[in-house]
Amino acid sequence: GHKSCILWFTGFSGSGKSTIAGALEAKLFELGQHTYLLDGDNVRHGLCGDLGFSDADRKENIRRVGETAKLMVDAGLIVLTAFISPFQEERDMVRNLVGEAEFIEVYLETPLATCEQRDPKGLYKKARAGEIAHFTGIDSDYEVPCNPELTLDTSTQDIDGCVAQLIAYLRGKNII
Ligand code: GGZ
Repeated sequence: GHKSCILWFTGFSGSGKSTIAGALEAKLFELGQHTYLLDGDNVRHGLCGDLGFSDADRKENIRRVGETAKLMVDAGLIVLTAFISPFQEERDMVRNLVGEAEFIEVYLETPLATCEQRDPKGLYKKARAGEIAHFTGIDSDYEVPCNPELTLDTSTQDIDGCVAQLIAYLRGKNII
């Protein structure tokens, strides 16, 4: 058995949120845990398909993701979320919604320069060229988390190291 919780990954586009969350999910599956990963791929087309990237739309995106994640926690899952979630207020809103003990904020502090160098989808290039407006880190804000439970940097740590740190944290808290 385990305690359900939310692992809330936050950081720039290209910081490694989805990669680390996906690798952690695979490890948790090996350990017999029941999980669900919410990210842009399964949320921004459906549940949040009407939303864009204005500040107001990002806030509504995070509110809906938070409410959905809470339902999944109630169902007994370990929920992983991988959204930029740039604002402290909305991250705190989700924390208060699910409860302090169940909310694990994981800050991907990978520097913007590294994320921009990776640019896996060419979006930073488009943002610099003015073809995408309100791009996080370029012309839209990212508020660094005040008190994240964990901080990871994929420019200096490899994926396995990040996953090991997360697993150790979950074991330390008797979640798994
Ligand atoms: C930031 C954008 C934007 C703008 C499209 N700003 O690397 P990706 O492609 O796969 O991840 C980014 C994703 C961010 O969506 P989120 O739902 O995580 O954002 S938020 O939490 O702020 O609501 C990026 C892509 O969408 N993308 N336009 N303008 N990222």
